[in-house]
Amino acid sequence: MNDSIRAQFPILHQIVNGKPLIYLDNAATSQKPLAVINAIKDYYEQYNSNIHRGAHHLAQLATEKYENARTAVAQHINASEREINFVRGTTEAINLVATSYGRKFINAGDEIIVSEMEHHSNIVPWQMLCEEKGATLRVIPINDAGEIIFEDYLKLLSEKTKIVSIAYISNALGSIHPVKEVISEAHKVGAVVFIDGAQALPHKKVDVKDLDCDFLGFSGHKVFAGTGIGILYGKEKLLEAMNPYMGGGEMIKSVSFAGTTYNDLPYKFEAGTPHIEGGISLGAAINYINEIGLDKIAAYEDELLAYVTEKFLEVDGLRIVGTAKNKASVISFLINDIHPYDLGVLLNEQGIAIRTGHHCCQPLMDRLKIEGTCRASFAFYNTKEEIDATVYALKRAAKILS
Ligand code: C6P
Repeated sequence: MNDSIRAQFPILHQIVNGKPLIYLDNAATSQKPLAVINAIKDYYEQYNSNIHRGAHHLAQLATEKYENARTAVAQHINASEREINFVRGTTEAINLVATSYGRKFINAGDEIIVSEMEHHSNIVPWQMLCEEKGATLRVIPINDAGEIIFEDYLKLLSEKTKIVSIAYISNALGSIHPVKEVISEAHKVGAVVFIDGAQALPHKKVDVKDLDCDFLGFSGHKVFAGTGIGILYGKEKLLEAMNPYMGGGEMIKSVSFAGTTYNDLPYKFEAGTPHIEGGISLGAAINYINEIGLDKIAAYEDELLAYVTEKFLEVDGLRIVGTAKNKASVISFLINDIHPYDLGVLLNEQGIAIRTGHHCCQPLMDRLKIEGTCRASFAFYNTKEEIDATVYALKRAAKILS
């Protein structure tokens, strides 16, 4: 990747604590290219309006752009527009399915399976559903490398299993799970599968038909779009069978005190005025990454991951947490017994942004018997020079803190 790509991300070109910013917190949120920033700016400068309800020019334009974004997302993941629901993000996508699908189809004695390394967003909504329904949450264990133990997953599956929900890529360790196999095994016992795509969509091509997942959720802000917007994909027949998540405007066909009829997909799950500029920004982001090419992005990030893995191990006492064979460009690490937060503070003094802590994966940290890690996560605008500067800063910080 070259300077012309970095030039499209204005935020990267700034000085933090006297040093050029090195942004390695992409798993938390990605930076935005001009194409996305301008799409949001254009909306407010040129055609700010509510959608789907105005007969006037601005409303028509805003509706067209918003629906074009839905089409871009649908094409991107190989779904139909009816299966693309705009939500606030991955968290809302999971809560929507846990509530709308779960309330209708989960009963006492049923089982829901997640893995030991899920983000809290992919644990807590299922716990809440289990509590409400008298169902049981079962957990796929992981090995020390941070991979799910597939044989143990197979043992958990039974006719009681109704939902399996798993991340495609772990946010804390970067492990890429064998989701296609997870899905096909779950289908053999009649369970539906939710794929948490929060960390996958920024890095790889995701084809819902090829995966045959029943639901997929992801967040716009991790995929170079604005915050507060995300996608729930669901197979049409499942979405049709579910009740709406929220009631309000837009999700109805007709309302009377005798009763209400619900709107068609995808509007049935989109009550109220949506995050219009967010949706438009997501369309712009999807178009942007497709212009670069996800294959090219994935190949470059693999190169960065190999480089950072090799270089970080040059730091005395550095231990990589999460050594799965199949990994994305996320690297968690510890140095001797230095507290991750202290390392994060010293790196920040050098203009380097990493994330420290449990990464919203406390059960994973319990399993690994650690409090947390330092996490450096990469995007296609990061460079090997930034990795070199980070290694230098880590060596310096380790010396100060040892
Ligand atoms: N992970 C991280 O720094 P929301 O907040 O809804 O956009 O995404 C939640 C979420 C769900 N699943 C996975 C795998 C995730 O990585 C995240 C968000 C961020 O790792 C913030 S905690």
